[in-house]
Amino acid sequence: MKLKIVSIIVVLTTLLAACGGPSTSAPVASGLPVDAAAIAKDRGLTPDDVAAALKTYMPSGKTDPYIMFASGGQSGQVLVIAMPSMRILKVIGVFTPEPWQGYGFGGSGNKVLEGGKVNGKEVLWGDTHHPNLSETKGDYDGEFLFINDKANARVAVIDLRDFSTKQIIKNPNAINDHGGAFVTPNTEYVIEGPQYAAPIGWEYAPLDQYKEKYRGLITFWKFDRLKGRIDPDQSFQIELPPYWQDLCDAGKGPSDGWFFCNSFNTELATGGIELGNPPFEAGTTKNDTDYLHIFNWKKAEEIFKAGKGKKINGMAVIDLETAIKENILYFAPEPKSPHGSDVTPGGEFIVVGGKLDPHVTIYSFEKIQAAIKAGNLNKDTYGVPVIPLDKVMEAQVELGLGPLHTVFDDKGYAYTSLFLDSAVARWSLGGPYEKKHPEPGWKLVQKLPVQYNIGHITAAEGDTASPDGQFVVALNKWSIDRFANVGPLLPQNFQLVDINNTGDKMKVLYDMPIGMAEPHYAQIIKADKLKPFEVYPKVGWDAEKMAVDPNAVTDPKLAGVKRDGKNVTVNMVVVRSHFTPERVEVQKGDHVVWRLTSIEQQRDATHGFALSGYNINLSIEPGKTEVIEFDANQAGTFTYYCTEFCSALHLEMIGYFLVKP
Ligand code: K7E
Ligand code: CUA
Repeated sequence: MKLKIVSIIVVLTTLLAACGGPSTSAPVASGLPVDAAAIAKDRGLTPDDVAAALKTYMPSGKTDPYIMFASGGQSGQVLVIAMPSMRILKVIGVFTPEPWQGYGFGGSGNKVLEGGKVNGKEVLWGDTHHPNLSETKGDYDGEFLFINDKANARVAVIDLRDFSTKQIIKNPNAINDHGGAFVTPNTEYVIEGPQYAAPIGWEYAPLDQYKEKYRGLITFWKFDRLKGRIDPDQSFQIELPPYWQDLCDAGKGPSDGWFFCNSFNTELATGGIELGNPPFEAGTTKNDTDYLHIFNWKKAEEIFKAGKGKKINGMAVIDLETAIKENILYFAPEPKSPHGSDVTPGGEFIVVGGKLDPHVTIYSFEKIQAAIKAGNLNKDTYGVPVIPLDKVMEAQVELGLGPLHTVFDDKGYAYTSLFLDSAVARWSLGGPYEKKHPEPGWKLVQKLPVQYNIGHITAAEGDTASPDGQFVVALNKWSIDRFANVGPLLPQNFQLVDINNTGDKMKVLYDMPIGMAEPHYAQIIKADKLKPFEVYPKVGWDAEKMAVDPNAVTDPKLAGVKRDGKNVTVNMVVVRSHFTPERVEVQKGDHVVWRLTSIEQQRDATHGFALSGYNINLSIEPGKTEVIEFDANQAGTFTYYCTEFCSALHLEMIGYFLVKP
């Protein structure tokens, strides 16, 4: 396959060269010429363009080798994108109702969304930042995906058997988060790191009591893999100083059991530009260093299990004093407005960027351990031991302006996003990685311009114990001149970068507009690690419980309407191209439980169910059962119909819902 592509490129480039390069002639009015070389010439494509097109082209009927899960930013959703063709396969409804999936319009998705209530109030959107795939031994296992909602401090669990959200959990003690959702190497915990400090439980406290009352709080959500749910009773939190903890990553290999978060605002700035105070942007950047937070989570787990956490709002919290006394928490200085905290594939080093520092700083886990053992550490204002930077720093590499996030490949290279430079920096890792690449140790190798203002960066399995290399995606915040003008709100731009060659040969292959929100992070998994259902395994499947609904009616002969006083039960069977029953009549004020089961078994034979006027809309995939419950409080004549064009007589797939006054 590879050889074939190479030979096609050779043929095309030879043809192009023979044509004397890009043509300036006008496009052929009657359509493009059919000959490949002539097309390239006509469109003015360079040999590099042609190679890029071939590398990303996926012929009809062929599927891509990689799948990217991207945060959907302030849409609250998750995007599923095939790579390298960059085709969007799916938008998964997570924090925001998603009508296409019937998510949040009466069916089981409503129960999931209810888990995300904040003090009893429905919050039907989220600001998703960091999707994280479940891991086994530090590698993606393709079973689950987690994502945080920065705006409301919530974490969601997505089951990759059916790519749907199963749980949203509200952090009872935090109102915003950021450094989540990051998993430990065997998905023991899903970690939700904090961001902007607030009193625990976000109770009111004036800002002049910031130092005493405001706190950071990191949450270790226990994940129960068998149940596919976070178990809050087995979860715990650690109280932190009110610095703004930011991006986090779990240790692995030698550093398994440890967890690392960068932070900023060790200045304890509280803003108030309107009062003559320095604005946050100045107040939080005064200090030359902030603190890398170093957690011994295995020790914290022991302390929690020994019952040494205090219950606050139902959640066990290890207070700061205990965390210090039990050697759970250490700091190490990080230069100028750090961002990002990324552990190398072998778990030996932690890479931290600096929004206002041209370097990445590399910390050695071994040196951290040695410094902790040696003891004699100074303490910060809150009594947390601080390891001096020169004791733990392995290297610093000057990359350029605004280094943020770092991912890795299989050749011993690291890739760091440079926000201010609008570039991807490829640099070589030293230590045990040195023999994998031609460069001598820690060194900048190439800066590839990207368009524009890159935030996160992601690589194929690039944050696991065994990265794949091949591709990097630059998640650019600005797209400016890359796409046709669609008005003042522009799409973001995902740029696919080829990293197959060593040295300074990285190339941008493809621009993909994301016109629905600003994604932050994304992860890329080998497609064959995912084993989703083709249809639900049994007819009558309850997708929320991932088991058969014992009340599902699967025989059309048993379908119908039953009444018990004011309670009406509708048992409906759904199959091409009719609902049974097709007439449902109730009295105004009746309480209706309506159970719908698709007895379809054929792949892709999905039906919809839209009930006019009652804000009900379901997606009923083959085998699925959905239950809706409502009071028939509007009298009148209503229709229900199928919203998926399921068959030639799809338009006939309707029924009448009559509510007698
Ligand atoms: Cu850098 Cu939320 Cu990970 Cu955005 S964060 S880019
Ligand atoms: Cu079922 Cu259309």
